Amino acid sequence: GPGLVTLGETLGLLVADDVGPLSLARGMRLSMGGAESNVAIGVSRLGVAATWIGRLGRDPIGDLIERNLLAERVRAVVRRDDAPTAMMLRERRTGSVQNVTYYRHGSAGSHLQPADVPAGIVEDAGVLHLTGITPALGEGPAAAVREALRRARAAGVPVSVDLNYRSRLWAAATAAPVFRELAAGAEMLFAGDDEARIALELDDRTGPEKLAAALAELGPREVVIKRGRHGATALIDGELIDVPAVPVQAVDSVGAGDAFVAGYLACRLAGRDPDEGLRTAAVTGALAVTVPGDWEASPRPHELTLLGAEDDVQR
Ligand code: KDG
Repeated sequence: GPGLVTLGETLGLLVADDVGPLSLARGMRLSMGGAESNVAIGVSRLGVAATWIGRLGRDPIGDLIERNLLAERVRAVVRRDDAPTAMMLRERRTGSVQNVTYYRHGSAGSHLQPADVPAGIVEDAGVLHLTGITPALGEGPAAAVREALRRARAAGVPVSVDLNYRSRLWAAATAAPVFRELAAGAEMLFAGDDEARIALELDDRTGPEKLAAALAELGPREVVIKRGRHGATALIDGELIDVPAVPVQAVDSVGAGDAFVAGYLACRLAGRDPDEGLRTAAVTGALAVTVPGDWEASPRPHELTLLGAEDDVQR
C-alpha cells in the first residue's frame, strides 16, 4: 500500500568502541546512518511500507547500505554513482557527548538530482518525508527536495518535514530561509527548539509553545517541537498537546529524533490520530537512545510496551 517515501543521503558510520579522543580509539564499529533512512527503517519496523531514494557509490559501503535497507524491508530506489559513498565518524568524547566528523563532500549522495525521483513514486505515497539536511548537500539535492515537494503538493500527498539543522553543513543564516520554505510546504513539521529558533530567527528565550505557534503560522497543521529528555510540545490543528518523555537510561542519543518521527508517521500512515502518534513517538524515541547506533533499536509493534514492562526477563 502507499506508505512513506523519503529521499536523502545515507552514510557509512564508524563509531569508536571506547569513550575518549578518537585519535586514541583502538576499534570502531561499522554501520550506517542517515536521518531519512533512519526514519524509513523505523516506519518499516512498525509494519508500514517505506521507500528510500538516494545515490550510493559503487563501493562496499554502498553495498552495506543496500543490504541493510533490504533486510529492513525498506524499498531502496538507488542509483549507483562514480563518487564514493559518504562516511561519518563518531567520537565518544564522554559517556554521553559525541562528536561527528563527516567525509561527504563530493559524495555519491550529494549528486542526487530531481530526475532520480521516478515518476509516480511521490504521487503514490501516503506521506513524503523530507529533511533540512538534504538541501544543505548541494544544488542537485536542494533541487530534488524542492521538486519532490512540488510534486507531492500537486498530487495532494501530505508532506512531512524534519528541519534537522546540521551546523557542520551550513550556517544558520543560510539554512533559515530554506527551513521556512520547507515548513511552508509541509503538513507535518518536526523541529527541535534550537532548529525552530533558527528557522524563525528568534532568540533563545522563546519557549516551545510560542515556537510551535510561529511555525504553524507558516502553514503546517501539525507542528511538533521535539525536546529530547523534556518530551515534546505539539500544536495540532490549533490544539496544544504536551507529551512527556519516557524515562530511559541514555546510551546514544543520536537517532532518537528520527525514531520519534518514525513512530509518529507510522501511526498517522496507519490512520491513527495525532494523540496516539505522539504517544508512540515518545516510546520509539526513548527506545532509540537505549542502544548504540541510530536505527538498530527501532521497535516492532509488540515491542512498544517494552519500556513499561514489569519483569526484566520476558518469557
Ligand atoms: O539524525 C541522525 C543523523 O544525523 C545521522 O544519522 C547522520 O543523516 C545524518 C546527517 O547528515 O547528519
